[in-house]
Amino acid sequence: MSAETSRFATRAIHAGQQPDPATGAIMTPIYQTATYAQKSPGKFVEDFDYSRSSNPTRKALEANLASLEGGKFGLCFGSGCGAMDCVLHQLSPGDEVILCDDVYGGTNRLFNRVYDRHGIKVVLVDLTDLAGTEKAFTAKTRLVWLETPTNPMLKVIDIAAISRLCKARGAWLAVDNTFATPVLQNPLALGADIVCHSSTKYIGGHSDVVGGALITKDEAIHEKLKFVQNSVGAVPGPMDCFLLLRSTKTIHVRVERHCENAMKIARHLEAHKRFTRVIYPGLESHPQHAVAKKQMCKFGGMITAEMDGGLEDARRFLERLKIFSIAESLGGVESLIESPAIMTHASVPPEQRAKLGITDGLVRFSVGIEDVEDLIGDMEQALG
Ligand code: P1T
Repeated sequence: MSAETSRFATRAIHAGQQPDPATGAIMTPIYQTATYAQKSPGKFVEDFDYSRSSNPTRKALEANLASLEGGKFGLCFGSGCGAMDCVLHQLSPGDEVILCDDVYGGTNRLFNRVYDRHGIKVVLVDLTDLAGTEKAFTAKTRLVWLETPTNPMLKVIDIAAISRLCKARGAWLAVDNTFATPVLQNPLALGADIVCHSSTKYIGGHSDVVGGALITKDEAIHEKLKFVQNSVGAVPGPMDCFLLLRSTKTIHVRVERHCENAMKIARHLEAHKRFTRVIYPGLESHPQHAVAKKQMCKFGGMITAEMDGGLEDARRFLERLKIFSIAESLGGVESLIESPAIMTHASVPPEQRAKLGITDGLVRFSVGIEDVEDLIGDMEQALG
């Protein structure tokens, strides 16, 4: 049995990596090189001619992530936004994209304020409404882009149902699987054409690398994406690829604990009088809890909650926390908290924020893997 055909934890540790052929080194070396000596012009080892095009450390990470998502091909980028940009580069002026209405602020900005200037029409749709989604397709729709759970409102979108709509109309479905992680949800198995990650988050897991990835099963799509990856050159350096390879070896145990801690905190917040609304896909009160149970094996480490006061109340709560740090980003072993309205989603137009319920009193928790009693104690002292 090869690493590629084994179970998740074995693949996390071994897929894409063999002891280094030159030395037997167990860990994939950091091939810190820009170029490679050729025996004769145009005759190089494997596909290694220049590190923008290919690098052994990056190649190992690309194969590892492809395996974790149940794909055949992986491509890595210098950031999650760099990965998204590679997909958007596949479009031409006049094409239309259906974009999930609740996405990371930077995703919204890339689609609506960069690509709109290049003649791409972006239509924002609530993808939890399947009938409304079906109506949003036109003959020009080439791509549907979604996150699930979404950032920051944690809506859960039925990937298989959206995939059926896309297949019937010849549009690609790209799923940003950053919040769910490959441990909890595999969009390719549910019919997605492309999976995207901000590997800055759970894949990296330690808040020390910015990175992105695209994974697919389809060779023709992969070739198109790889062409743009090489042409644009938003690739990660070998040191970052090494750090990410080190991280994927523990992703299954980290994510397990993130889920366990988040479930306990979500239940605690739900019973707390200072929080008027708690959104967590694992709670029975979540509007798409049934879809979450169907397509995820657990419910992740992200919680969004509304405080009873406004911005000033939320600000005081955040400032008083001692273990949670106030910071953008998520998915690291340490707990973070933020205010989407003035931090991660400040670039989303206020009308759209209001429509989605991104109010001033909303706070987003990235629950880490500390002792959960300490995290709950920290929140209690801050609320006290
Ligand atoms: O930051 P970068 O690696 O470029 O990834 C962008 C990105 C893509 N997709 C999702 C779902 C994301 O959450 C992000 C980045 N998000 C944050 C920085 C944040 O705090 O929400």
